[in-house]
Amino acid sequence: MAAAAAFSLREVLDAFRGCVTEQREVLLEPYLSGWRGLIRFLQSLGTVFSFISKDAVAKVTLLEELCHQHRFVSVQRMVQQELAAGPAALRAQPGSGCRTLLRLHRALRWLQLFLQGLRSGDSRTSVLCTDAYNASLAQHHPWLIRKAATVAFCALPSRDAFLDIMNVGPPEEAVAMLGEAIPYISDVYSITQELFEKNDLLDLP
Ligand code: 1PX
Repeated sequence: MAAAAAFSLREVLDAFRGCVTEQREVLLEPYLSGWRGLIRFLQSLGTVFSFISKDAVAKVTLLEELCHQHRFVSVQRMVQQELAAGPAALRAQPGSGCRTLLRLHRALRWLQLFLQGLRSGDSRTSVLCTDAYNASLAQHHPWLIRKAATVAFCALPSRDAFLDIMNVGPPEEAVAMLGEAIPYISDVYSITQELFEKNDLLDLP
């Protein structure tokens, strides 16, 4: 059997690049495959992050199942189909695709900010990660999760080690790839944000 190809963050970013159609729809298959890649990356950073990766795996798995079951192709379709029974029914559904995707969507904002920080050249990854977290996900998390997340961030590798595990070549290439990739992630984020805002779904419980 051939050895598994080395993991590269480039594949993840390619997945996000492939998410947006000409009609500005966000395709769920590449979106979730991008998340699968990010989770693999997170898992390679050590067990201190497993409480985060377990939650992300559960959310991606649930969305994959819903996509399969209901043939959701894009985020737009999923919102439309789940809203068909009315906003109250959707709000009362704890396992909906919309509320689950909203959690990943908020985490995508964290990713966007963190990658921007990494690209900026600041070497303090745990500070970059904490700042990105405080400006995004933290406001949606209770105290205990915020505390656990902030402690875990202290175990992050240095910027150089980080760029190295991204496995996209020398640090300059890794930084160039981030510059190329961030706009795609930002695009996916802003289309989803606008869609959820328009449908009043940004605070789904
Ligand atoms: C080159 C950089 C690549 C880095 C890849 C890292 C991928 C990180 C993936 C993080 C996914 C986090 C999803 C969190 C979803 C969430 O907000 N869940 C909470 C709410 O869910 P509920 O169903 O109850 O409404 C849930 O309570 C979360 C629990 C786990 C803790 C979440 C902490 C999130 C920290 C995000 C930053 C990850 C830091 C990774 C360091 C590289």
